Amino acid sequence: MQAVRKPTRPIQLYSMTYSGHGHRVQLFLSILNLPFEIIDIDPTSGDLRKPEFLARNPFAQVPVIIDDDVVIFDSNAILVYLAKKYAPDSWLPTDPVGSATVQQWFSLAAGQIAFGPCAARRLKVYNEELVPMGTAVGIATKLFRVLDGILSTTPFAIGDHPTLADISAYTYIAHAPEGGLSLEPYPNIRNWIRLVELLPGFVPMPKAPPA
Ligand SMILES: N[C@@H](CCC(=O)N[C@@H](CS)C(=O)NCC(=O)O)C(=O)O
Repeated sequence: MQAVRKPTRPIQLYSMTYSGHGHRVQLFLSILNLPFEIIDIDPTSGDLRKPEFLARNPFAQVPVIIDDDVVIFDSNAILVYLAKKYAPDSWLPTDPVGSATVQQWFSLAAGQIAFGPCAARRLKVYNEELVPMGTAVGIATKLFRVLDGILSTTPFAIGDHPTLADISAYTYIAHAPEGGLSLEPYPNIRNWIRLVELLPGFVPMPKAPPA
């Protein structure tokens, strides 16, 4: 997928190797074939709390991008910025229903996906509790049931072409088994994962090391 324009110098992406939020930005940069470099932050280094980083994201989290003099934090906000600036229009539909549907999936990414499969993986692999495991499993199970139903009617989140909805949702759902959540009961979700992984420029996030 060719970008409609290119940055004058590589976009800097501050991320962490096993961050699904960071990976969704890396995935979109790679699909657009944009020049970028990853600044990989060691979560134990304390770098996120240093004044230079807090000036870029006062919430002390990755991902952050720097594109010339523009600094953006928050994965979904970064996806919107990249789509508006560099991507063909199809990635971020402008019609009322398409825009609303992307927003629904962004809400899932920051809501049920973050507190379901993302939280389960974080607890199982890193012993970091966003919510108790039972809560994460309950949220993920309901999410997967609903998404499997939606994806039985449409190959991607919106029709037969990928949008930011797919990019935003992909990583933590594809890596749900690392949090102990099986995707076996959800054939439509598994098919959707396969379609995302077939996109030209797809890059995987490495599997988290065993706990
Ligand atoms: N809403 C944020 C969430 C980002 C987030 O949770 N980042 C995690 C890594 S996956 C992080 O930086 N954690 C470091 C910390 O909280 O200390 C986004 O979408 O970018």
